[in-house]
Amino acid sequence: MAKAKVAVVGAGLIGLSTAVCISESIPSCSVTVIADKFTPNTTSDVAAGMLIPHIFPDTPVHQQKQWFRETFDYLSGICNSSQASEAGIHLVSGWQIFKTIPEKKTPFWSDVVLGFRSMTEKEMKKFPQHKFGQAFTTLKCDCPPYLLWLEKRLKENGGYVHVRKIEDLWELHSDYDIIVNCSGIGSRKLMRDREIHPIRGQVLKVHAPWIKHFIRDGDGLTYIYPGIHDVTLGGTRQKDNWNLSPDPSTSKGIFDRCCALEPSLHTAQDVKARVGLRPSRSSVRLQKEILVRGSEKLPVVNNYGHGSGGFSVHQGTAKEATRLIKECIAVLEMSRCKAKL
Ligand SMILES: Cc1cc2nc3c(=O)[nH]c(=O)nc-3n(C[C@H](O)[C@H](O)[C@H](O)COP(=O)(O)OP(=O)(O)OC[C@H]3O[C@@H](n4cnc5c(N)ncnc54)[C@H](O)[C@@H]3O)c2cc1C
Ligand SMILES: *[C@@H]1O[C@H](CO)[C@@H](O)[C@H](O)[C@H]1NC(C)=O
Ligand SMILES: *[C@@H]1O[C@H](CO)[C@@H](O)[C@H](O)[C@H]1NC(C)=O
Ligand SMILES: CC(=O)N[C@H]1CO[C@H](CO)[C@@H](O)[C@@H]1O
Repeated sequence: MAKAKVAVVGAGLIGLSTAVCISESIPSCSVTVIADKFTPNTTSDVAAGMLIPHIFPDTPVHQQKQWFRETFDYLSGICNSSQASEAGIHLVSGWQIFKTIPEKKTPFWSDVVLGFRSMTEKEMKKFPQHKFGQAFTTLKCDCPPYLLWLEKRLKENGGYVHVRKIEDLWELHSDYDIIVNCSGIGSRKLMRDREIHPIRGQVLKVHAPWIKHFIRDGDGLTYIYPGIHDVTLGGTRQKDNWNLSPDPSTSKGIFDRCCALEPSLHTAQDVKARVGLRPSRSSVRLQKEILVRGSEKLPVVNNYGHGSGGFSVHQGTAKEATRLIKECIAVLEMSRCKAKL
């Protein structure tokens, strides 16, 4: 039987991780990633890539926890291998601090990360404005390296990549059997999905190699995330703002807030501002749908809307999307068999 041809639209974190997962678990199909932007020009390249879950209000917590655990375990395996530095995966320890004591002192993900505990009084002395803190060790994925590594894995498994802008998914109908929508904020136009909206994030990437610990204010607005080559300072959360140009006064605000938590950043060098649009929805859209046009059908698996937390759950959602593709392939093979009879 002819190989099923799968097109994945999107070459950010979600598209590439889904394509790699398909190419590894369904060797009987061919996978092509199609996108107008590749690394280093995607939203995923702007992100810090920290594994600290964001909450999707309309996705059950046990589901979010399972996705997070699968992602954490998968990346732990890479981190514990000779691939770690090329893939840009590393462990990082640090503190999440709160000005007011949170309702739940122990988040749902506390037993997935390593060594989760409340901060000691002595540790809190560094942050006189804050009343409570959590210390833990988690993982960080540095982009572009992680995206480049995924792209390389995909090609090693026989997958393809194409640069192309898609106006309508039916454009792909004559060349592919199944489409996977991983177009991030592009889904607003492509999928005419009005529920997805941008939450603009501006960050600074700075050279400050002495910073080894992460610091995150529990309000999510101020954070210092050390990576392999630079430190990401954040941030902003601006709903429905599509402006991709960095704003200088916002950059100054971010720098001042981060220096207030970590005064040594005053001497950071090579400060670059970057902006990304988080593809936000109340839940990740992860489901099958069959598009119909006259007598033609086009099976689509949607995997988009990861908002502020794509890195934390990407492997879990890639596995789920792959399971849905397997179901589509089974239906396809059945109808091909029938056609032969
Ligand atoms: C400042 C900032 C910091 C962040 N920090 C973190 C963090 O620390 N931890 C975390 O978990 N998450 C973080 N995030 C969130 C994370 O970046 C996103 O959840 C994730 O990158 C979403 O990935 P994606 O692949 O869906 O989208 P994208 O990376 O935007 O990729 C979308 C892809 O689809 C393609 N595309 C779209 N429309 C079309 C079209 N019509 N035709 C062809 N191709 C198309 C694009 O070209 C691109 O290749 C952060 C985000 C921002 C902005
Ligand atoms: C990224 O964008 C820049 C500027 O638009 C462009 O020159 C470069 O070719 C792009 N890179 C990729 C890999 O698409
Ligand atoms: C880390 O790698 C070692 C050596 O390959 C292996 O024995 C161990 O089980 C791994 N641990 C984890 C948590 O992956
Ligand atoms: C939005 C979604 O779930 N999937 C979309 C993928 O693209 C098609 C065609 O634009 C939309 O109709 C789907 O809704």
